[in-house]
Amino acid sequence: MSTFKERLGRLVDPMKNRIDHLIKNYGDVKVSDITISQIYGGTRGVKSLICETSMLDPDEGIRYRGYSLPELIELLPKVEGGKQPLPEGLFYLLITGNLPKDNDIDDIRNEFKQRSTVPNYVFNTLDSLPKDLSPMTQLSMGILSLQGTSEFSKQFRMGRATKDMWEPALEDSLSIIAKLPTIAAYIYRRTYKDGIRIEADPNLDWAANLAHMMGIDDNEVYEILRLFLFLHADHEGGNVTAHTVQLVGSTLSDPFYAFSAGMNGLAGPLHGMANQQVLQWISKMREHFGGGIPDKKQIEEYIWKTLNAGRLIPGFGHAVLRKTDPRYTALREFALENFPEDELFQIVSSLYEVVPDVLRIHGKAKNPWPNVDAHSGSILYHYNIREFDFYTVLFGVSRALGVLSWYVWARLLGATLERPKSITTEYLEGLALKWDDSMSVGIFEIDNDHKAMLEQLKSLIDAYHTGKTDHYIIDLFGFLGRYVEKHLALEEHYMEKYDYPNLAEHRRQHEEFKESCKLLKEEFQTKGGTTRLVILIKQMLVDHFTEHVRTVDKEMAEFFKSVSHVG
Ligand code: CMX
Repeated sequence: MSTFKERLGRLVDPMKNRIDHLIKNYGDVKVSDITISQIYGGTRGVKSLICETSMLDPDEGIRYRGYSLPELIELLPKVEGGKQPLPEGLFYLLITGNLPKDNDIDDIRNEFKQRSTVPNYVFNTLDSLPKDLSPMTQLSMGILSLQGTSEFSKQFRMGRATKDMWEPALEDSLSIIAKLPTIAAYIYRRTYKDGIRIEADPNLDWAANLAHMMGIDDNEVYEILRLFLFLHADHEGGNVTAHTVQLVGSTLSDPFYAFSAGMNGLAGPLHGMANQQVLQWISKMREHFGGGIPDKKQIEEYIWKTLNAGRLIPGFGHAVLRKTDPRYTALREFALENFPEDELFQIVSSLYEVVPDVLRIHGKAKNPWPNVDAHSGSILYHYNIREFDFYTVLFGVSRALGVLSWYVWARLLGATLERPKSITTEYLEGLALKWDDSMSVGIFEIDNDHKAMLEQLKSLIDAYHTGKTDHYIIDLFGFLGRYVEKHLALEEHYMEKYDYPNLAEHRRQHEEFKESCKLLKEEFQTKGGTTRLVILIKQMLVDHFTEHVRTVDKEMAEFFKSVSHVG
């Protein structure tokens, strides 16, 4: 067993203990609710998955194992004279949770090297496919063609205990990551170049070797690929790629099946394909304006043209992020430092200035800011990687680092089969009817309470006319006490439950009312039932009941009726 594997193995028990403790002692603690619109809306925002490798903050962006991207660009090892973090180091961090030391990078590099030979039948499989087949389809099939080598599947068939299956999971995951540059580079060579395969250079790192095997030997390209592969490696567990890998893996399908499935999700235009689409869209915009660099007015016109045609602005918006993606910022800083005059970069910069305002006016996207895909293609383009369809393959190679790390951990922790419950629209309609009923119960309760109180107030006013002032006041305080205790709480309960829009104002009035009661009671206790006090109490009740009950409470009842469709 290698030292890397041993170290990983030692991390398991403490993690398992933490999880066991949580489930045993806090298993019933509620984490998230789900609404009907979330069910139809892609379960956005529902916290229902675990992923330790990274976590996405809507405002701050991704953190890999708790570290921000700028922190890691600083902290992760680099090649001598290089500025960009080595993806090998990031993989070590993602899978172990610890920053690598120099030896660790060598360990990981050796792990990759030992497994980097791609069998000939993979190239033959790719060669049997049409050259114009999408590079993402080729990638997915290339990975799947290796499935027969899976140690995971082999050991499962041989009866290895499930709890030990993390070891073959690690073996397969390392094997996929190690082979990916060779497979991706060959897809590039056969699709866009002469089809001649370039062997790996044992002296180069994982990212540089990918460039080398694509046929690009240039230190700057090595650097940009290190940055690209670092930035795209993980985006917590809920994105389609990561979730697909976990979902498929939860059936104990091996890493080849699971990762290939994840790549099919990444190929979608709303996800990883957006990086190609951004450049296609920019090319069309340039064509539309006769070439050159369109000015901001033209850009704005073209954005509206796209939106009015019912199309999306690729590279903008995000399901979780609500600010500019820090991956975008990292790429922008790289471009500003290295090629600020680049034409495409200038267009990308103008888009940054124009698109968010237009999307805000358009009023649909919850996040008008750019995501990583708005910038990544322009950087590759600058370094002469101009085959747009290939950009998502590079994204996929990078994403293997995160999703396969978590695949291994899922087996280490004995993750169970994912199997949420599905329901029908009819079921939800039934639920909605029940909700309406409970809503009408709310209205009924409040209405009844109002009626009872008004009755009681009437009898108190009758008592007042008999002239027993002190008793009258004591009765009134009893009444007010009950009112404060019960009725206000009841109203607030239903207002909160059904998101009554004037809740804050209503609550303010309640507080004011409670405060007046308190002050009057204090006055009664110190001075007795003076005439002034009787007048004040009467005034307050008149004010409250005529103003509050007859108008505000009526408005609230109307609201409940309108949202509940109860006539
Ligand atoms: N252009 C136009 N409309 C957009 C938009 C954009 N860039 N982003 C969101 N919208 C629209 C949505 O289509 C949706 O419209 P409908 O109500 O008519 O369905 C509305 O705004 C609300 O969407 P949202 O809640 O803001 O966004 P979602 O969580 O549903 O979707 C995403 C997020 C990324 C799919 C969406 O912003 C989008 O399609 N962006 C363009 C494609 C893109 O850049 N994808 C890459 C994302 C990063 C990655 O995974 O690689």
